[in-house]
Order: sequence, then C-alpha cells, then structure tokens
Amino acid sequence: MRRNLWIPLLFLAVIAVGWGIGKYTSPARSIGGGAASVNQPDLNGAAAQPPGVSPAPSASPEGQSGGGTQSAGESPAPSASPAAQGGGEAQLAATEPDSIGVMVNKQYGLPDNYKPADLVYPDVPFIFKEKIEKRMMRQEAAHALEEMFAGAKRDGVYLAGVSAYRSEKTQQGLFNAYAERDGEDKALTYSAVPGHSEHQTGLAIDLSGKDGTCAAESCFAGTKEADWLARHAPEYGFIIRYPEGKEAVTGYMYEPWHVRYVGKEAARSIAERGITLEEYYNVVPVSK
Ligand code: DAL
Ligand code: ZN
Repeated sequence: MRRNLWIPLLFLAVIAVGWGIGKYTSPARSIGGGAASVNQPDLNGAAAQPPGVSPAPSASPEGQSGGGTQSAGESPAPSASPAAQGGGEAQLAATEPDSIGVMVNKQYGLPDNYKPADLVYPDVPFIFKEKIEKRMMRQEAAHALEEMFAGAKRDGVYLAGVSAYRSEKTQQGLFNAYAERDGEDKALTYSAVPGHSEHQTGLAIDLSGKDGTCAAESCFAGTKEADWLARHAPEYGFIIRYPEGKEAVTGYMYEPWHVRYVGKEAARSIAERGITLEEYYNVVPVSK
C-alpha cells in the first residue's frame, strides 16, 4: 500500500476506536431524548450472542424503596419477539417509556422525572401496611400481579410485595446511600442510578414470602417463593429480570426477587429461551 494512504486510514481507525469506547462508557442515555438515538437497540438483527458470563456475586440484596418502613440498617442490594421480528413495533415497545415492553437498564434511561400516569395500588399483601409510593404499580402490571399472587396461593405459596414503584428522586436517595456505604462501583452492581431503574416504570416489583424473610436479599434464592416465581411468573407476564449467570448481560447481580412485567407473550418467550430482556431486544450487553 502506498505510504500516503496510511494517514487517512489511521485517522479513520482513531475515529472508529473512539466511537467504540464512547459506546460502552458514555453515561446512560434517555429514551426518546436527543442523544438517545445514538445508542438505540438494534432491533432488527439476529439474537445477541450472550457475552462472557461473570460469576454471581456472593450476596447483597437489592435496595428497598425509600420511605415507609425501610430501616436504616437494612441491607440493600447493593414486545413481540423483537430480536426475531424487528421493525417499528418492536422499536416502539423498547423505547417508548409508556410501553409495557420498555427497555430500562444501564444504557437506556427514562425521560427526566418520568412518572407513569396509571399507577394504582395492587390488591396484594406487602410486608408493610402503609399506602405509599412503593406499593404502586401500573394498572396492567398491578392486575397481573394480583392474578399471580392468587395463582401462587392456589399452589400454597404466599407471596408479599416489598418494593414496587420508585420515583427518580427516591432512587437518587437510595443510590447515594448505597454508594456512600459500599462505594460507587459496588453499588452499581445492585442499584440503578436515578432515571435507570425499572422500578420507576411502575412495571417492576421486588417480592418475598409473606413474612418478609430475606426480602430483597440473596438468601431469597432457593426459597419456595423464589422457586415458584422462577417457574410460574412468566405465565402471568413477569420475568425474573436479573437472572443468575446473566450478570454480564444485565449489568446486575442475580436478583431472584425482582420481577418485571412485560406481558405474557414476551415473558413466555424470554423464559422459554432462557434469555434476558437485553437479549430479547438484541441490544448490546451491559457489562458495568
Ligand atoms: N436493583 C435494581 C437494579 C434497581 O435498583 O432498579
Ligand atoms: Zn427491584
């Protein structure tokens, strides 16, 4: 190759490498807002290859929502078949904040101070009595939750809600507290930064057994309730959002207690294929 061709080629290579780095390290973006389009999910390609899997962290429960009965010393933790189908519908499902299929993770955030318009109180027991924010879910999810609790009960499994909807402000307070306690890197393995928590969508809820033992803690894994959820939640439209062995895809430690409503069709497909929402939408894996 002629020597003077190297200069433009080198220039292009530097740009390409810079773009690649930016893609993985730039701060999370808001869905639907300006920069968001830079990093939209690739909803048209084939299913994502699962990346290398990191070992499950030993423990550390997910954060409870702020307010209510949370005690200071409580351990926190720390649509369609999009990948196959592609097209506008799937794109909308993943990127529209009010969509049941919205993708919220470390890379895909919600619009500033997003709050769903149809939050209601599901008629299920929680581990606390107060009628407060963290008891709320979006209507469709709340209804599905009631059906799931009833189904569990028929099988002799008594579930309780721990923490459902959280505002951006609540998540901010939680994340700050965790970062202060455990350091930011550790906190990021179990807690979302504000604007990036599924709890803010009103479609996610942390569950436990009715006495609240191991609520949002690693010891919930392997309990009767956790096993029931892993097996049956998809029948009601919920997925275990942060499965064991998928830490490198979701960016979070295993959370057997955190279920996310995505609707029955998506939930069944995700569960049958043993994949995550990221893989379902074929978005780039989240590693940190
Ligand atoms: N624990 C999950 C990742 C959250 O904070 O939303
Ligand atoms: Zn959760």
